[in-house]
Amino acid sequence: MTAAAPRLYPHMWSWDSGLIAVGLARLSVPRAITELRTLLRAQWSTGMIPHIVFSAGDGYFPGPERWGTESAAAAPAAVRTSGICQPPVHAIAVRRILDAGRAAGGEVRDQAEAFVRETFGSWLAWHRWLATARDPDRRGLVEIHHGWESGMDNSPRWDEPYAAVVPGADLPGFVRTDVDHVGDVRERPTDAEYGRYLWIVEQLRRVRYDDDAAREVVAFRVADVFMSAILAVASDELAGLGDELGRVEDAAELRELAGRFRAGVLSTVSPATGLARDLDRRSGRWIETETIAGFAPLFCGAQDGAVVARQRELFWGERWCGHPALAHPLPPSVSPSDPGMRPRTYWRGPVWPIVSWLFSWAFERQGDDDGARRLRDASLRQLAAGDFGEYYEPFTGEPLGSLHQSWTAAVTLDWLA
Ligand code: 9WN
Repeated sequence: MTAAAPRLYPHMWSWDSGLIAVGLARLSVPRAITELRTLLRAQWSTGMIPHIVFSAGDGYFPGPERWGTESAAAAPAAVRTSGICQPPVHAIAVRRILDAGRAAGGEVRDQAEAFVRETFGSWLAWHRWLATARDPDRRGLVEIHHGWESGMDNSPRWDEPYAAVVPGADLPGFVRTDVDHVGDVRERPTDAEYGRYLWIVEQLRRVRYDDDAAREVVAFRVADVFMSAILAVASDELAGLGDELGRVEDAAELRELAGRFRAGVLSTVSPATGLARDLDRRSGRWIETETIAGFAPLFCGAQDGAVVARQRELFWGERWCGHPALAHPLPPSVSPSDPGMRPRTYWRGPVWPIVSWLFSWAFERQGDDDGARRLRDASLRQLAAGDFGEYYEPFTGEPLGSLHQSWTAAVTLDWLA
């Protein structure tokens, strides 16, 4: 496995691993295959791919003892994992591995083709789990049970649902380690936020991470529009692989799934702002924040030309990439025009290179080569010092959070290829 970062994150993270495999495929197809096979060894029998696969390394909190997933019937026996998931970017990497293997030819091609043949069923099971356990009423929106599942942990998107999460008096005590590995604690979530994060872990642990029970007890239930958009495009990628393997019915099922989630994403768009919204399933309220997730329809190529055209204009306009004060014309996690934007704090304002990469990948896939090139060129300028920051201050270009972040390096490799 590749650790997500040398000190802050000494384990494997699910969506990091997918993007790391994209970068590794440019260097060594066998290494990219090993990365994803390692991740799949941690897959739960339900199909869920857990958000952390623990290494023997130490120093991250909450570690395996706090998660206590050995009590879960579906958890794997041989590997220790967390009990929640992250966005399903993996099929993007599987496609890249196959393409890179074929370009290399010979034994590497054979290895890549065998990898796709042997693991297709596992990726399919992962997508099916998301489409059932996390979208039981088939609205085309993935429900998450923790901000960590979105990968955008403390985004203002989650402030309202988190306000309703009140840690119980019996929440076991904790000592954070994440704040030891960044230049300034303000770059990380607050202690109050961590209390809520750990309370949800406690709620899930008490029902042994059972999917049905979790939906009943968990204090945070939100339909995540950006995760839904990722599931839509990743299902298209997987459907294409299914075609090549002659798995006609599976490919049709995946296309149906992609269509359902694309429509789900579209159903959230605010007519007032033109941005997509998350839905708080507990309160029934739309979440109106001006974050990068609002561009989910643009990212997944939603089937509504007017919505997408309006989003493209917004994306490159003054409230986003075209904001005159930005160091680089790249999308920050929150609009620079939003008064609540915090340029140094994690998912509340900084630019995340992996997010820029996801949009450049999507634009290229949609035939928007110019959009893809603009994001690539600006990102490479942002990354030129070689710090591989976890995130960047949008107005100064300073690297923040953990340096030498693996997925930042991986997307750089892909852009340079
Ligand atoms: C919790 C590893 C992960 C990323 C997430 C990012 C951060 C973890 C943390 O680091 O989250 O999962 O401890 O803050 O928010 O997107 O996968 O790089």
